[in-house]
Amino acid sequence: MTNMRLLIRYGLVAGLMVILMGCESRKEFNPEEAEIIGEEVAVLTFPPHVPPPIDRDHATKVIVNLEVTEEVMELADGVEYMMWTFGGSVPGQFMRVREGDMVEFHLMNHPDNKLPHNIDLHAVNGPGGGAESTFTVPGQETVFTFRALNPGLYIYHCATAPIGMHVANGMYGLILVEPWEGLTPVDKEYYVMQSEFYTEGKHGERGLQPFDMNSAIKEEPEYVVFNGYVNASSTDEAITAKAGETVRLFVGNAGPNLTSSFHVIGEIFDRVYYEGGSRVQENVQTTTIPAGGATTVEFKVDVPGEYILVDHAVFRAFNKGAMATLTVTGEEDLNVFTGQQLKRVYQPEGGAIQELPREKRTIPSASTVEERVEYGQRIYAQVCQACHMADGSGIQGAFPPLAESDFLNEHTDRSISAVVHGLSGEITVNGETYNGVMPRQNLNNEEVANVITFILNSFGNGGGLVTPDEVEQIRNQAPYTPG
Ligand code: HEC
Ligand SMILES: [Cu+2]
Repeated sequence: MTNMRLLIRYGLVAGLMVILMGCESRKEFNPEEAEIIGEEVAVLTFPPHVPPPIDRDHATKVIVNLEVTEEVMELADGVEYMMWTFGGSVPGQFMRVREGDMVEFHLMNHPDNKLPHNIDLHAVNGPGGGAESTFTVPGQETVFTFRALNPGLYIYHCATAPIGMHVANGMYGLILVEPWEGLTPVDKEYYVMQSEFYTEGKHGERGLQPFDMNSAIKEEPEYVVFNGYVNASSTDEAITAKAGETVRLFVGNAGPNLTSSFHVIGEIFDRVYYEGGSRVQENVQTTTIPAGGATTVEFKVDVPGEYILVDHAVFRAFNKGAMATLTVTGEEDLNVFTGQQLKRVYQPEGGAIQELPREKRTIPSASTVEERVEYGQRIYAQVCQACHMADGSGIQGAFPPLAESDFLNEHTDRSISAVVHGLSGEITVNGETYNGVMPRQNLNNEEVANVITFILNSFGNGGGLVTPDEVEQIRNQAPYTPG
């Protein structure tokens, strides 16, 4: 035999032995009997961040210190809520241990708090997931220990009566139990958690919003959010990646009521560890996450852009806040995605573009600012809110804000034109550029006058009155084009 052949043969044998030994060590690994060597204090992270992978070669005692706080936090711009937290954030801090580890869990209830709390970790084998062992009044600390026996991604939550209320107020988070052999390395890992908020005020109503038990029982949340905030995407908590990287999202759904149809707009999950377990499903568009459940998704991002995480029960996303942004930077790859290649007028056979038939609406005629605001508000809710949001805040990077909009306040005609003719091209609103397409709105002069008057007198704008005659004039002029 030549040297080469020898090499190949021994190479193969060695490879096989490694594979066999790998299988065997997996089979023989018994998390209940793993020897505990040494101890360490767990690194806990705030969302959307995840502690680093575990690279020890042994099981250890992991000390988790988690403090419960009760503090007012922002739920949306101008909307505040008394959050009960695990570790000072909603969702609570992320914990990462490994199969076989012995977890010594310390729950501290801050002396300034008003209520007792506890914790039920779905990663625990034992009564209440630790709830009974951790019932803690303000100014107390409790401790219990559990062995992490089952690898997977698990929810934890408060289980103090009334449980629903403690969960609805923000008491949940995720704990990852890595399999003994570790997870496959990826480029980016993030922590995302969906949950609902039940407030006394309607969606977008400003000020401190108390919890509303009735709407919670009816399962009618005003807010459905990721990571405790409407349209979560603030820059210091950004979820980012570079084109070509593989992203792993640890996604939890705290509920307390709704099942999530988790989807990332513009991506396909290459792998889904559905229900947070050990099995993998491939090539998934949308995955279900039950209330009190979790899932791990992995996907390679190919081209740059903004990818919006949503609950694909889309009214929750576009009207209740269940959106977060994954920003991907890097090189375009035309082999994967070209962007728009053509845009031109489409004339179906037989002539002009048809208007969609519209049912006859009786429009009450208005004259005063107050009347126009009242009627305009309804049109806003029916037509504009879907893109510009109920509170006029828009969606960063996609739909410009109408709230305190300098574009709107400086020159009302441009905005009337946007509604009657549509608007496209790069515009700057409050210092941010937008380059989208607002379709022409099929509204008559009276309706346009009302809706613009409503906007001018809402969302912190400068006031004003628009009449149907002014709208008629702008309708007869050329559309406003930016630049
Ligand atoms: C389908 C989504 C969509 C709907 C519905 C929509 N808009 Fe827009 N709107 C946009 C986009 C996108 C832009 C930015 C266009 C650009 O980048 O050139 C915009 C821009 C504007 C602007 C100018 C920029 C600013 O922020 O001040 C105004 C005013 C406006 N829209 C008002 C309205 C009103 C009033 C309605 C309802 C009658 C409405 N829009 C409905 C998507 C929409
Ligand atoms: Cu609690």
